[in-house]
Amino acid sequence: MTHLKPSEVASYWDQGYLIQRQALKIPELASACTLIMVLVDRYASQLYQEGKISCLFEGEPFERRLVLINQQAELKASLWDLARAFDCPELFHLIRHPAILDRLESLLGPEISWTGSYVTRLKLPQNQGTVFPWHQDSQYYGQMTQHLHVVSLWVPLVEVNEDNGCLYIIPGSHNWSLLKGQREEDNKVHTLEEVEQRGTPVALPMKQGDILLFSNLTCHASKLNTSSNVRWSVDLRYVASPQFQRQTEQQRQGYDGLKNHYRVEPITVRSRQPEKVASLPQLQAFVRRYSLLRSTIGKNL
Ligand SMILES: O=C(O)CCC(=O)C(=O)O
Repeated sequence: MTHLKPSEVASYWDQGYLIQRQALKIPELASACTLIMVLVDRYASQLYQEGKISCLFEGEPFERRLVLINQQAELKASLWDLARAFDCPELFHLIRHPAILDRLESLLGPEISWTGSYVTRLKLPQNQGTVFPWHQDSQYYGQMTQHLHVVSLWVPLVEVNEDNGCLYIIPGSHNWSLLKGQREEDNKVHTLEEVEQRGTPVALPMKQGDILLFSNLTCHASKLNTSSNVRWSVDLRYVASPQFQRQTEQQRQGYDGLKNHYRVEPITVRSRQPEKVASLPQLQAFVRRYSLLRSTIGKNL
């Protein structure tokens, strides 16, 4: 069992985030990396056939290949959706990994659902489009969700630091309530307040195997990747399953808001009642439904 220590739980609630060093073994990240390699491979083949790149850049390192492709062909927006249409059983091991769910249990209680959101982030070198301004995730989910506790799990697939675009967090900002944000042309929410004046940002360098947990009200951002490689990461979202526990009216409305945002009912990944936990086929069907409702992948890739 890898539940959090009381001091770690206290730190999460005090700071609004928690890093767990080496929570995962590096081979356990392999499926997430393999999925990326498969999709980048497919993308390269398509561009090559269209005559947009001069070679496939096969054999280039994981964090480098897309940079080289991107030097010859403009990155397609659909690559943002890279892993939304995944149907790779190994990835479900990551989503349901006991080292992750045990820790989440310490923050969310014993009944846990995954929202379906599995986002592969590719932060390209010198690419403003992959910069994320300060935001709270509830600014994306909608106002009602500010009363709900949603945990974001952020998992680096390469070592991340201030050069290649690690995450930045403002400790304690989860206590500021929901800040006003505006969705800009780039489709990202920009917080209207100068949050760096209000709190002190900290950079969160991490290694492969580390995981970061933070709340839907924690202000976070990621800056320009000034390195020459892609910063790859994945992030997922979890929430307490409402079916098995009492909720306040505000939490119920928050949960409905989250459901509206994701357009699917989050699926149970841990429960005191094992028969309630989604099986692999149920998870696969759920992901297919989620992907159909939300994704554009398949149209361009
Ligand atoms: O990975 C990034 O660069 C940004 C991630 C983020 O903002 C999020 O997961 O909410």
